[in-house]
Amino acid sequence: MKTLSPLQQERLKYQPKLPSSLSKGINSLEMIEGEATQSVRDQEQIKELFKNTYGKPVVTFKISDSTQTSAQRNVGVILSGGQAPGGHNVIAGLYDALKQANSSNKLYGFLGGPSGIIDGKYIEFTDEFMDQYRNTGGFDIIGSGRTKLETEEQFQKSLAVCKKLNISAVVIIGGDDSNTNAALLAEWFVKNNTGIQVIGCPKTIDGDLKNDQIEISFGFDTATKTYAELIGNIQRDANSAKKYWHFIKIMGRSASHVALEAALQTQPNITLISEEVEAKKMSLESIVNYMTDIIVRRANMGKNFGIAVIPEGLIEFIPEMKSMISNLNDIMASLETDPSFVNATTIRDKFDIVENRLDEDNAKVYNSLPAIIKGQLLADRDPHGNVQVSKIETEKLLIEMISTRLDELKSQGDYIGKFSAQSHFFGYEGRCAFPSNFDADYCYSLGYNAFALINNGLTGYLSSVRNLTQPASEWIAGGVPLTMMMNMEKRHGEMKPVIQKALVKLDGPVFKQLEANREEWAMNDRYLFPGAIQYFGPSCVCDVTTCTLQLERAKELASV
Ligand code: FBP
Repeated sequence: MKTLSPLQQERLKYQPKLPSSLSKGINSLEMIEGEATQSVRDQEQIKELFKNTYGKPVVTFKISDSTQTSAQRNVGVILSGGQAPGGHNVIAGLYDALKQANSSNKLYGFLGGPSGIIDGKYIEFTDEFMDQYRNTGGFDIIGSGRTKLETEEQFQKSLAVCKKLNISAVVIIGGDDSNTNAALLAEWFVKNNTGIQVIGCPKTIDGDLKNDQIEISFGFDTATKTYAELIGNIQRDANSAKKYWHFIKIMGRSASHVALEAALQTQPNITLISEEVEAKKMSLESIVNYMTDIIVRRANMGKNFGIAVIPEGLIEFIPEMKSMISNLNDIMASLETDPSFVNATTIRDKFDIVENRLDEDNAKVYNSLPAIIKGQLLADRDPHGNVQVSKIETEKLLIEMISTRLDELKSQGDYIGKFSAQSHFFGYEGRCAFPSNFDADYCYSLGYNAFALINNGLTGYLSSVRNLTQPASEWIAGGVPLTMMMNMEKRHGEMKPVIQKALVKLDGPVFKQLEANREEWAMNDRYLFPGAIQYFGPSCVCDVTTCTLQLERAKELASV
């Protein structure tokens, strides 16, 4: 028999909250349609590519006075991409709504991500199975994967599997790429008169799947609180021992929302924001100089310690690196099957092959890097052909370069301190934490609401729950057409329809908060210690949402 930790036992009993519009039951809902919508950009191209699903209205739900009956239906669910706390609760909400609508309904979980629907690998959910996973972190209930779902062959195979299981709707829980695939699949199913609906749910700890209708993706709340706890603990340690600089890289493949939020929760001495680096065209050297300056000034005050937070995606936002990496990505695609590269006996031989193919300026940048980083840049690409930034030790690169710079300054008599650094990478630590009360409620609502969208016959929609800084009872449940979030972007050298990624806005209230305080935080230690996520206790501790959500919502409400 499985043994459960005390917290696990208590969390299994937690009943997630629903918006009051959904709380009377799935068969007592009325759907309100808004105006027709448009894609965020490139309207003509997106409309042409999504002839059947483009332009649909945003919808919201309210309690209906009458009670409907729902016909029997089977639904399939997929977890896609990186883990995010709360994924199990999305499935729990979906399962409960589906069973409430009609107890003969069935939920199938496709195993290992999108490849599960293509290869026909699935399980059928039962009460007993579902109950083991309520309010737990992780995606282990059915597993996840990063297979892209986009070719005609994959769609045909998915259709065959759905037909075999008599599935009439598929829910894809994923980030911007996975929901782009959901939009493509929805369009294909309509175009081919299959009668199968597709609904997405906004997941990613990175927090970059958001827009006017999606206030935050799930998992961001729990993951950032987990990283903030760890940073706070390290700050205490640094402030106690007063002998180390801690360089902490934090997940967030492209956007710096996670680093920014963790910084607002903890107030470290240095926080780099990739979007600012790109906007100010900061070279690697100027980043090193910026950080070195703070280290020197603190040393002059007798403080040879500090905390620097570095976003995971930084390297791709440094202009000269961005150009080199993009050139390298193309080269790596062509070298994948090149025997001279694949069979090269030493890593140095691989460096030579790559350097000879890079454009002159890019080769210089590549060559200037330490061998360990050059090697990491040659690691396998993700399914989208991009460098896996989680594998690049930017924090170590910065430590090495700053160390060299400080030695130079010391030899000139311009630095009197002692620099000893520790590096950390916080990413996987936060992705499977027990979902915070916020994520437990939000995810359950997203899943429940996804079934409401299915039950109302919609396809090509993202489950949307808004008004999130208010108590859950006041949340607004509804759906947003996936095409509304799309634009055309270059992928693998070709223009493709994709959901627009939300990067940190430098004129937004969240970045402004950091900007206004960072000099003070750099010199005068104003560390905050958030501590571990609390699941039971006063609401002001257990139910508080992220600074990002609070600041963005406050600005939005002020402008209404
Ligand atoms: P998603 O965009 O799929 O949610 O993934 C987010 C993320 O956690 C990034 O922060 C990180 O760069 C990446 O996944 C790591 O991926 P992997 O789990 O494949 O190592």
